[in-house]
Amino acid sequence: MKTLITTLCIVHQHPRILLGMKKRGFAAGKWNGFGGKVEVETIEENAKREMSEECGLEIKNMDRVGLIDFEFKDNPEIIQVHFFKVNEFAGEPTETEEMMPKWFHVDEIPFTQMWPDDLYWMPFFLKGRKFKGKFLFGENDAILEKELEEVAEI
Ligand code: N91
Repeated sequence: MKTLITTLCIVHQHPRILLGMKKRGFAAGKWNGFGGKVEVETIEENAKREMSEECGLEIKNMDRVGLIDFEFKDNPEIIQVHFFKVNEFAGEPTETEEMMPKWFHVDEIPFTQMWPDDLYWMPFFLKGRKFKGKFLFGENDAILEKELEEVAEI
């Protein structure tokens, strides 16, 4: 079974978080964190590069906060997502060909336009807790199976 390693970065400056509307490709039309496929760099290098390429921010400080394996029914590939909470950055969020960044108040996160698993792990993320899990998706990104727990270390 092939595992695709990916990163996902969300800036959290309480009471707001930065998400990006994905404009093309996989997950287009959803509000996402910033990140991508890890190929040659380290996971941390990838997180920093993708954040810069997708919305123009330079990450100054981030914490590794989550690790989730996503599987899609009838697809043997696992998408392993490494989650980062970005605490400090330089620059201004800027729209790119890939993403349209937007700040959301934590009480107004647009979950209906996001992946359905976000509802489950976002409370851990917002409380600064670490989490690990596994989700299986079926038709129309419906969650068929879910495992999620708070952990001391990733
Ligand atoms: O980017 C965000 C906020 N969430 C996100 C959830 C996902 N569930 C499955 N995949 C592949 C996801 C990617 C991003």
